[in-house]
Amino acid sequence: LLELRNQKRAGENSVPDDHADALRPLHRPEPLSTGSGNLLRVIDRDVRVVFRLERPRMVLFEGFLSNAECEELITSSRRQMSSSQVIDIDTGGEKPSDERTSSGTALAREGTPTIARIERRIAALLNWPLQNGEAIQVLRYDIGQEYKPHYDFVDPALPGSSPFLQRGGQRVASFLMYLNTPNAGGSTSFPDLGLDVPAVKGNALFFAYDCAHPSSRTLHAGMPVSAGEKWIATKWLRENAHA
Ligand code: PD2
Ligand code: ZN
Repeated sequence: LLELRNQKRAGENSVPDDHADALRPLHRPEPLSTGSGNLLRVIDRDVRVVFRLERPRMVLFEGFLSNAECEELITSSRRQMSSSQVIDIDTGGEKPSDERTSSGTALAREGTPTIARIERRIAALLNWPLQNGEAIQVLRYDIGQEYKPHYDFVDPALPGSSPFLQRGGQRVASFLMYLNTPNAGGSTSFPDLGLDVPAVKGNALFFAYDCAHPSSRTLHAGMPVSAGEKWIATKWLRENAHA
């Protein structure tokens, strides 16, 4: 076992040159500390820490959104949903993909008082500038729909990554807010960690990437919904201002 581990270490250290950029350490958000308890006052809400993980840095928060906020985000998104796309790494644009079968919409940053309040709460909780956040993406998954395992950062070695990276730099963390509790299925799963986070209305999952490389251990998937529907809102955090 030790030998195997050493081999893996050696392999990781001798990465080809075009991975050097991917291994660059990312400056990333660190959520507020709770001190000795598990409760955090975040501007206007009491948020409870359910669990914390060191590597990758991950924290699950309970009660980050109120029921009314979850319902308002769903109502205001429902009318403007279209088939979800993924980043097209050849062009830097977007394209449909079997990997991601949900439908979704982007909510303009500070587009409504509710969105602005939620964005200020995220910025306070993560101590990360509001301007460094992308527009919130709302996703709906119907029965059988899923988001297959993927990373949320882009590989800087791929040709299409530069338009993405020029606007705000690399993604450094994901903040997933669960807007409802699916009747069955729909958890967020981390295959490298053996971790499965159930979707629970109002909860929010934070995870950060220490570099834009699989060694960040942030491979994750939205598991298929097996009963009812699943709604989430995702805020991705960038290194710099995302204009
Ligand atoms: O819906 C999810 O649980 C999920 C899983 C993985 C969402 C995302 N990734 C994402 O929005 O990046
Ligand atoms: Zn993702």
